[in-house]
Amino acid sequence: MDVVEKISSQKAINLENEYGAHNYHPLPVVLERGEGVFVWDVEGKKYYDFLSAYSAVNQGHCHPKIIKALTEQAHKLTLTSRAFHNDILGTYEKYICDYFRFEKALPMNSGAEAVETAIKLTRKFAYEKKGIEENKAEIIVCENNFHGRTTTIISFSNDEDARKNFGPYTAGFIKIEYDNLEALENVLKSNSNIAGFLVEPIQGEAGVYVPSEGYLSKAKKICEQYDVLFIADEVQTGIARTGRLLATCGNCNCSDKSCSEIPDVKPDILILGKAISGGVYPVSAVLTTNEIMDVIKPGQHGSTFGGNPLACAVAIASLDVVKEEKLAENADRLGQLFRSEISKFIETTELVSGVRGKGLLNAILINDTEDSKTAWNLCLKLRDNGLLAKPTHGNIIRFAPPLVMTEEQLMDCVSIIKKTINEFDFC
Ligand code: IF1
Repeated sequence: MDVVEKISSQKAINLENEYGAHNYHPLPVVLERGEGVFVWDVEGKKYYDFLSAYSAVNQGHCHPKIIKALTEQAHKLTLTSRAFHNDILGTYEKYICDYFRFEKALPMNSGAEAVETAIKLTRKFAYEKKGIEENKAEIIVCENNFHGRTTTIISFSNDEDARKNFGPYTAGFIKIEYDNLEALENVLKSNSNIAGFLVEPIQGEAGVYVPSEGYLSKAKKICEQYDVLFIADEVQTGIARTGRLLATCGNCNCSDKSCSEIPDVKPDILILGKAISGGVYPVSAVLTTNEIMDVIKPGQHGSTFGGNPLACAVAIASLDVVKEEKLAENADRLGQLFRSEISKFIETTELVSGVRGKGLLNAILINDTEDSKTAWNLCLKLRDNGLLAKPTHGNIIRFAPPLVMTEEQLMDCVSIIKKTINEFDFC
């Protein structure tokens, strides 16, 4: 007998409503199967997935190589805890360090845990290596950031929904405007307790805000000048999503050690999550130098599941796929095509006022107020026409398909989007 009996969409939704916490407002569609760029609902209707589980499924749904690694490892060994060694953790740590050219890795599970890890590393490094007075360290973050949902992380959010009535908040964070180098330098000039600058290379949740050209590399230089750590949260932008392996990488799309391109911006601490498992399993990681990582000693940080054998096997396979299938190059090429097609189209419609993004992390801006229902209603129509996307911040729709998409499929999606918007115009 199947563990889960076949049920209708309505029944599945009703069960979630009755027995599940109401901490989400999902688009009404109930999915049961996925393959590559497609997902199917319980009634058998097929959709293009234009969210990729918030950029976790970059390698496409149920990628055979990743599922093979998962099932093979699942038959052998799944969890040892870190009380004992296992035969794959070290191999994985070497693999991920070589892949992203860092010296040490600390494996965790969710993105938020990896951000927490980076915050703890940054503070400890400040006290033990930089000589900041105990409990005085501060970390600079950006307005409209999204780094996860733990109590500490929401303490420096300025999204009222994410924050309100979850206090008291964790102290030690200073907010500055995103994409504003002067603001960064002003804080650094006047405050000698700054331990680090935590930043998203593109602000995803805020509505896919791409900073000005050179912002990240200049911010990194300023951080170097004031001897503070530059911490990149690439949970969403990493793993080829923006047309490069990392959004903080230079002009080159590869991660070859032999590659002659010099990375634009090499973070002191790099935070990864989501797509390092291809959406198959919760895997996150913090990468940094020996000097920084070595401030954490046994007993000072960890997690039961972090670095478990299943996660290691899945992550190696998922990162292999990114290189083997040249996903960064594909995201770069298809992203340009997508933006140019949509840009041409929006000249012809009142409903959309802009398109922006990088690689296959894009958003269209709906010409309506932030509290309007237009973007949500448009997503319902897109669903009816076979494409799943979700609004972010009211009047913005994020488009982030799996990176294994072909040009033909992308053009098919562009037609669905155009058709839906045109039909919507006449509603
Ligand atoms: C939800 C957004 C995406 C992230 C960055 C850390 C995390 C995230 C840059 C935490 C997570 C998620 C979480 C998800 C919605 C989602 C999201 F809309 F909020 F912005 F991706 F676009 N750093 N982002 O984007 O990672 O702990 O979730 O593994 O439902 O809250 P996590």
